[in-house]
Amino acid sequence: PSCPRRAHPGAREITSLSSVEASKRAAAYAAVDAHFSNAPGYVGIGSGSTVFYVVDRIRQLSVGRTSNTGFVPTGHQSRELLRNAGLRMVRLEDVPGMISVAFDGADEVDGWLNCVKGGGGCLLLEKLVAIRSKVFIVVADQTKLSHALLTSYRHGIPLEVFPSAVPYVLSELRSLGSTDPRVRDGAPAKLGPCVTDNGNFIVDAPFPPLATSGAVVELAESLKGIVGVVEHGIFWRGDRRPEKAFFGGAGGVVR
Ligand code: ABF
Repeated sequence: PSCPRRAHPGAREITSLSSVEASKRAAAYAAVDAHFSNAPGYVGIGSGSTVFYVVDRIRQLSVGRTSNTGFVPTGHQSRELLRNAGLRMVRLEDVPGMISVAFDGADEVDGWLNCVKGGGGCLLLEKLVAIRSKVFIVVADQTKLSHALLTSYRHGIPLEVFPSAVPYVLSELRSLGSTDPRVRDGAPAKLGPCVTDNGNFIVDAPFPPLATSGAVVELAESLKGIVGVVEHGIFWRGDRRPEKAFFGGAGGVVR
C-alpha cells in the first residue's frame, strides 16, 4: 500500500539493534523455530516490520537445504522480502488446500488473542491468508500486548473501504460511536490518501477500548455489516485470531 510504513533495517546483515527491534527479532525467531519446518506445503507471510525477522530466520534455516515449501505473501512488502531471501513464492489463489502455518505481525493483541491489524495498511489479504491457515501465529514486541484492544493502539480500527463508499462509511462509523473516523493519508500525505494493494482506501475509526470479548465481537460484526467496508482490522474468533502469539521483551519471549 502507499501508506506510511515504519522502517526496518533492510535485507542486510544486522549488526546492532535497538531494544524494540531486538524484541521483534526474538519473537520472530522463537515463532519460526517452534512452528516452521521445511516440509512440503505452504507458509503464509504477513506484513510489517516484525515479519522482516520471520523471513530472515526462515532464510537462515533454509540455506543449503532443498525445499518444496511455497511461501504465500500478503502484499508488496512480503513479496519483496521473500524475493530478496530467494524463497519460492506462491500466490494465495494458487494454493489448492490449506496453508500449513502463517506468521504475521499485529498492532495490538488482547488477553483472548483478539488482534487489531492494518496499522501498516495491509489487512484484507492478511485475513484471507489467516483464515486459510491451519495454524496462525502472531509475532510482536511486548508493547503490543494489552488488556483491552484500543488501549495502546489509539489510532482506531483500520478498515479497508471501497473509495466511492467513503462518505457513507464515515457516517455509519459515527453512528456506531466512532470518534472522528478519517481516511488515512498516504505517504507523502500531499499525494492523497493511502491506497491499498487492492486499490481501496484505509479509514481509521477510533472507538473506546474494547474491554470485554463481547465488545470485540459486537464491534467486529457491526463493522462487517457496513456496505462498502471491504474488511476490517479486528482479527477475532469469528473470522480468525491467532492460535498463539510470541511477544519479545526485556525478559525474553513470552508465548
Ligand atoms: C501488518 O503489520 C499489520 O496488520 C499490522 O498492522 C502491522 C504490524 O507491523 P509491525 O510488526 O511493524 O508492528 O501485519
